Amino acid sequence: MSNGKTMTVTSIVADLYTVSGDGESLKAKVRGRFRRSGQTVCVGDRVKIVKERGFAVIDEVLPRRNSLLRPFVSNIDSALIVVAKEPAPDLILADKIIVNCFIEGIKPVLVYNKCELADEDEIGKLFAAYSPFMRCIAVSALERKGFELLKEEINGKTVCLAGQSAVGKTSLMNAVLDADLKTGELSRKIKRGKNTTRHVEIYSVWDGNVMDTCGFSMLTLVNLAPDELKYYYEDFLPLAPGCRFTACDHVNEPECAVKAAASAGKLDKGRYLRYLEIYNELKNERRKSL
Ligand SMILES: Nc1nc2c(ncn2[C@@H]2O[C@H](COP(=O)(O)OP(=O)(O)OP(=O)(O)O)[C@@H](O)[C@H]2O)c(=O)[nH]1
Ligand SMILES: [Mg+2]
Ligand SMILES: [Zn+2]
Repeated sequence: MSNGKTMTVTSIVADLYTVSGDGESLKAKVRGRFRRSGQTVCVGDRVKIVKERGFAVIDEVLPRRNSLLRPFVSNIDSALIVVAKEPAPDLILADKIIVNCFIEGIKPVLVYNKCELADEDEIGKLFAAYSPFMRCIAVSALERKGFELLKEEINGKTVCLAGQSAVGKTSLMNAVLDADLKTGELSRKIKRGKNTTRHVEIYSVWDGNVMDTCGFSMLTLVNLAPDELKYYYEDFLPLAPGCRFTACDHVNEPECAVKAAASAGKLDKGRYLRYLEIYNELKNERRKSL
């Protein structure tokens, strides 16, 4: 291997990094100075590898095309936001991931897994809220349903799975790869996942790459001003020109076209109410930091 070769980080387990490129895959460590300078490395990163005393060392992280902090991945085309019949979808979490995707220029896709447990009406209502501005697909890892649609979202792309614990991200990987990666159950009492997947890894799936990631339930939108939130609501954007004020945040302003559309049922009410909640959360954070 020549020194200074560019490779992609395909898995990180504790402080051991797997890097791949040109059909070669090796284990690497990062420079100690990375830790001291706060330079992070995530799955998806393009990195320069040098060999030192027989060991591969990540010497440099090339500029990222885009990145997410949760899940912590970079250089992706889309994020498949996985929700399921159980655990019950946390749509505030989904809306925040969608905001982060639009900020970073990543295509969000809503994937409803365990669809064999839900009735069509339930899935239909959810998709009615999101399909006006993003692709929504229903799948079942258990019954191998919806895989043709999944394939369309994966082929030719690098995508990450994102979402709560136990929605079935790893089960989907197992089903499409015929693999046996570790999956976990829902805790019976609180109906929550047990954070089974502990590291991020890229798998080659069909003609694309999929990153399986760790589930999470908390997400803070960092570096976003409350009055910027509205720019990342693609379902609000076509309505905004109808607001009385051009700088309308769609909260308390009079003659707000977004609020009116939510009341009239032309815009999904849940999306609007969650927007208000996230907006207020951003306001409170700003107040705390002043
Ligand atoms: N009924 C049904 N159960 C499923 C389906 N997909 C996954 N499950 C179950 O859901 C549970 C959680 O699955 P995992 O694949 O571990 O979930 P995960 O999203 O990877 O969870 P973390 O790794 O903790 O983030 C397991 O008990 C699976 O058997 C499905 O399509 N239908
Ligand atoms: Mg998992
Ligand atoms: Zn408005």
